[in-house]
Amino acid sequence: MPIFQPELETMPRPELAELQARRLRERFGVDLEALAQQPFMTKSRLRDAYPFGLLRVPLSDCVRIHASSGTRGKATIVAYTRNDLASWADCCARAIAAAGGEAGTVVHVAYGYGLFTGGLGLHSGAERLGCTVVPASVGNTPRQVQLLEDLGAEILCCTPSYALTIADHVEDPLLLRLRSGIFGAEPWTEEMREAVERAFGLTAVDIYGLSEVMGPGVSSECVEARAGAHVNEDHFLVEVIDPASGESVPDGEVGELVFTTLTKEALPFLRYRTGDLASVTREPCACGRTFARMSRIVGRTDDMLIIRGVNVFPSEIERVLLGMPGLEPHYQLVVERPHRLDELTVQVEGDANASDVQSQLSQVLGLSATVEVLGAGSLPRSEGKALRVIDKR
Ligand code: DLL
Repeated sequence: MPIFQPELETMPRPELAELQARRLRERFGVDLEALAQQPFMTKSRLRDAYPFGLLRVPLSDCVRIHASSGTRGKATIVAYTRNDLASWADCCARAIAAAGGEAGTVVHVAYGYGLFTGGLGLHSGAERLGCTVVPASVGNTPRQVQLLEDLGAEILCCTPSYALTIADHVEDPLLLRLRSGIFGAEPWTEEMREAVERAFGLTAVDIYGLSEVMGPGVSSECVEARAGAHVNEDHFLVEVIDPASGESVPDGEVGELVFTTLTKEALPFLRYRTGDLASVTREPCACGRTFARMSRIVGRTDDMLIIRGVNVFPSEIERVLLGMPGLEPHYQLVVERPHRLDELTVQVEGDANASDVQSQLSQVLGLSATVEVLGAGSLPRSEGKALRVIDKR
């Protein structure tokens, strides 16, 4: 499978470390060896500087504004210079190439266009690679299917939950030419990957990113190995820390991802704490890329549920549900606190015995929950980031 920028993406690791050290010194005046002693940058500092307080260039040098989705409080504003947009397009072009795209491939982008980085990010990457982009954005799902059929897209880009919403409207999968999907922007599991792949008959890869660091394409999976998302380490230096102590954790161990931007001009960050939990490996990959790979995001530092003393991430519940025959990949977790203790109701679509699901959750996760198995189409469908947890506490 062709690699978009092989001179960078397959760079021997010692050379890569030199490149990173040089860029870190130039941007921040910090030696690579001294990085771990530097203070962290946080989302709340970015919020306090709303909207433009942390810009390192005059606003007139910025050619684009985006914002984080703002599901947890006020949106944070980010800005890009022309060079920032070019690096971002490179990263997304790498992602599309890693998913098997090349010049001439029809790419259907059904991430939202607008302040959200998903749509325009993948769009620019597809153009950069020379693909033919269908800028469908989100919504009007029947029309999405029509466009997929009529224009023959081979690659679909959207959130995994929106992919399932689109799949609901596909009447004849044989009319589609999709071979890969580039899915991200929300947590999803291997079980969800299998569900999406089955629904469309495509190969699904993970793409990760966040507006504060850039947008989609901070890291992305290769279709050959599908064994973790390659971090674009020439642009982003990745660390994994213990969220409680701030100390770094060894490769392979889960902790909070921290990124330092090595090339960004408008909004460079030293040691930005993402709140996302994952592990990192620097082992070689079958695809030939030398960049470190991240595991899936297993949760966020702020989305762990504590149900009667049992700590659980929504993704763990997803794995149990989708591992059971008869259940569909549509679910919602309702947390309430009627009398001082947290109570969890798991609502899931499908055809299974609620008590079987209940005992599976209890056996695998030690979790006591009320389970409601609902008919097809009962739960709200997502167009962007799915709302999995309804917290009524
Ligand atoms: O969601 C950027 C993006 C767009 C990524 C399209 C991938 C595809 P934000 O709206 O700022 O940016 O949200 C960032 O979303 O901190 C994670 O918690 C979550 N997230 C993003 N990608 C993944 C993923 C975009 N592949 C926040 N798996 C991040 C799990 C993800 N969570």
